[in-house]
Amino acid sequence: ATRSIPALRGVPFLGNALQLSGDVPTEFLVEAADKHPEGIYRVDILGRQALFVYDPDLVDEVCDETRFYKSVAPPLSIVRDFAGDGLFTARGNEPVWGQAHRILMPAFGQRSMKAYFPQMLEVAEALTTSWTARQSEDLAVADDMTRLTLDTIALTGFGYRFDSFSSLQLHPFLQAMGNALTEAMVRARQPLMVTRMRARREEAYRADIRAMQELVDDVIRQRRGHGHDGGTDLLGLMLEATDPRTGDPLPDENIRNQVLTFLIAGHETTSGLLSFALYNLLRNPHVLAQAYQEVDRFLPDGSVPTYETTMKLDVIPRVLEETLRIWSPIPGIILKPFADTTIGQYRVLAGQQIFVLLPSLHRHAKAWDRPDEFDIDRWLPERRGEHHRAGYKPFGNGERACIGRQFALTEARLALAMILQKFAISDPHAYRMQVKQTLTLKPEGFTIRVRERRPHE
Ligand code: MNH
Repeated sequence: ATRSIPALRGVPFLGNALQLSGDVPTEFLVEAADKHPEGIYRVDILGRQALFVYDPDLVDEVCDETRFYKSVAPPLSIVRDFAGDGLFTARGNEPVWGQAHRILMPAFGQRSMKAYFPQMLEVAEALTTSWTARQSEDLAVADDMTRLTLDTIALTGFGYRFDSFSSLQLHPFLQAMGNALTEAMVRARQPLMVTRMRARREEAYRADIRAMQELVDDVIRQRRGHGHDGGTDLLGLMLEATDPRTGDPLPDENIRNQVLTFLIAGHETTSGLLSFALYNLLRNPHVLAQAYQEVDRFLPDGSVPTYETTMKLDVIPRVLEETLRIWSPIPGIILKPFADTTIGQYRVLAGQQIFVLLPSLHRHAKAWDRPDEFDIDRWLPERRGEHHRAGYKPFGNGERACIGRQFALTEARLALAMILQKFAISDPHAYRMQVKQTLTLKPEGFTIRVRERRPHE
């Protein structure tokens, strides 16, 4: 027997659109999840239906790639206005997804991380140098983490320098990107008719997209101007390598879309992760103490981190994993069934949109013991098997999962280790979490102070 899927109470015609029109729709969705122990509910946005799923057993079914595929639905279908057929927003049935995936996979293996390490280190040093000079100031955490992660992906991936730490203003690329992502979120929740009527916004949106594309063209031009297309970084591979299966190179238009995709996907989430990680460390002094102990052991007396020491860290990686559980920078992934099917006792129809609500999944009592507790010991090797196998999806699922996972984790380990090696961090304003949502989540208005550590402190 099948059961009917609980529906969120809304209003006629608009459905739940008004409830979802706030600045942080994820907060509304998570509160609704708390009131629906079934682990699934249905939402109506202007006649369009979406299912939200967070019970780990149901999520386990939805992650079955023989029955479900990644859907490029709003807001992702709107992000296609600028990311086009880049990896993140490509549809599964576009052959260029497979081509690009096969060409780029080698650039994201552990070997490549070792090759990128010197550039990752260079950018992390720019951050600590900047903080050393600003020891009595309130440091805007998300802004500086954004400087770090944007500079890192651009330098390692494309040999391009933003030099963000030498400027007080964030790079104009970030302003354009923030606007465009926010607009994509707004458009995802408004009728096409309204989008079409807002000519001014359309103009601003197109201008932001042009600004981003101009930067991308500059990145590609600089490389080609050097007289050789090659190199083993992302751009070198895209310009030179051919698909091992078809022998085809990537079309120019696709390369442009990939560069923009990597500039966005390659920094926005890692910046959120690092910001939330610093927040968690300050909220959990015993964990912070463990992390200090670890860096003092592996990085004594101002020694410079190597790739090998970074890989030996244990506390810091667990801080990152637990942070991705409690504060996942991506609120969800969207899937659709190929054909009518059931999940648990619920009937879902071919093409029906299913949103896996990560914050609620990651704190689900069926998947986690004391789910609201920040406990890095759940990631000890002997305890990793304890949680539900579908209870943790911060990097998405299956073949459409994050290609940059190792990249993000290597970069984040290194940055946290260097921050803790050099500075005593504090939170004199006793920050209270306020989440800001563009496409991803970040702590808004979070500032910290740092002071250079003295020996044995
Ligand atoms: Mn990333 C896909 C999370 C860092 C490049 N990433 C995804 C997905 C999630 C995700 C979730 C799946 C989205 C979906 O199903 O629609 N990514 C993260 C998180 C971090 C992250 C939480 C950091 C922490 N991602 C990075 C970095 C890069 C990157 C760093 C690049 C250097 N991510 C991608 C790309 C995809 C992706 C590209 C799309 C992969 C594909 O579909 O082929």
